[in-house]
Amino acid sequence: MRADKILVIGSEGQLGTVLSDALRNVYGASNVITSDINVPKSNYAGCFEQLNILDANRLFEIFKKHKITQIYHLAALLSAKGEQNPRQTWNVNMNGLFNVLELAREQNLDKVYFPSSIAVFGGKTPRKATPQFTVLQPETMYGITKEVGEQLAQYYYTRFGVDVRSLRYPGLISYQSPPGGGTTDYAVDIFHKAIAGEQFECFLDRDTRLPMMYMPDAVRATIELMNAPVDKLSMHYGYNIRAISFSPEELAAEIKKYIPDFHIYYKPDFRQKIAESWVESMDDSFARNDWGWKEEYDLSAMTEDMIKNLQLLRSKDTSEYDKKMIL
Ligand code: AKB
Repeated sequence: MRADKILVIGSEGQLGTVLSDALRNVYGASNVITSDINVPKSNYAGCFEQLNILDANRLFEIFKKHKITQIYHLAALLSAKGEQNPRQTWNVNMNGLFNVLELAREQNLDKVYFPSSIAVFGGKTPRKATPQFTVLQPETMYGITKEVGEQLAQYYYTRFGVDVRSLRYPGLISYQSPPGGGTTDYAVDIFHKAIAGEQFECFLDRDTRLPMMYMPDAVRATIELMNAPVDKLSMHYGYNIRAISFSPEELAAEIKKYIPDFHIYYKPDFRQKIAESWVESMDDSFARNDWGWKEEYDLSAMTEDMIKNLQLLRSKDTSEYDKKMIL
């Protein structure tokens, strides 16, 4: 058995920031190489390589230099940003994944992680307890790239034996890093406004219920899936995975328990249509049965933890907080 040497691509994003820290805790800092098109914002001691994922030669160079055995490929344009530039979204999301899968095939990597999303679903998908195998027909370019990405992942496994693993993430909520260009971003932005004592203009309607997950659950799910024995896995494309579902109105009511003066108002924009094409909740029995998935955070536990941590961060250093968190 060779030692695990992990490359995280897209380490400066919302998930990448927190997942890279968790991976360093599990595998040791010297065994986790982070990479991103953007250089790290904060003072950062670990090993970082700048990488545009469309540059396959540079990817190969990093692979060789660090003797990489596993890749977590997180770099992608999300749903809302993706609609503003569908061509670039196709290019980055598809060709980036293709470069990673080709490297994995040619260099015999042990494992690849590819994040899928609830964006693979579309208006014809059953909205509640959405089954694993169902009509997809996504309605955004981001969703299309995730659906095709899932097919590619499964293809590289069955055709070439590349062990690709994937989760269909719901909206992810975290205090450590801001999201960047998704339809579920409101569920993070709302906390920043609430703790700053400001009112929040919500770009989704009050009763738009979507699946969501708190970051510690998302990170644990990812690492658990990657460490599950391969013979337990029913599939090598996106597992449905469930934690919480709520609407903006329900989230605001929860926040008001801690910040009673908090005020939300609704001004839906183009992201409303995207949200309406997604689902409310998923049936994730494959994830539960295959590798024992179980969420820890419900709406109230997540809200309490978010507010506690954001207040702590803000009280430590307001200018550093603003630099990192305000989009
Ligand atoms: C988005 O809103 O685009 C993402 C996602 C659900 O994949 N957070």
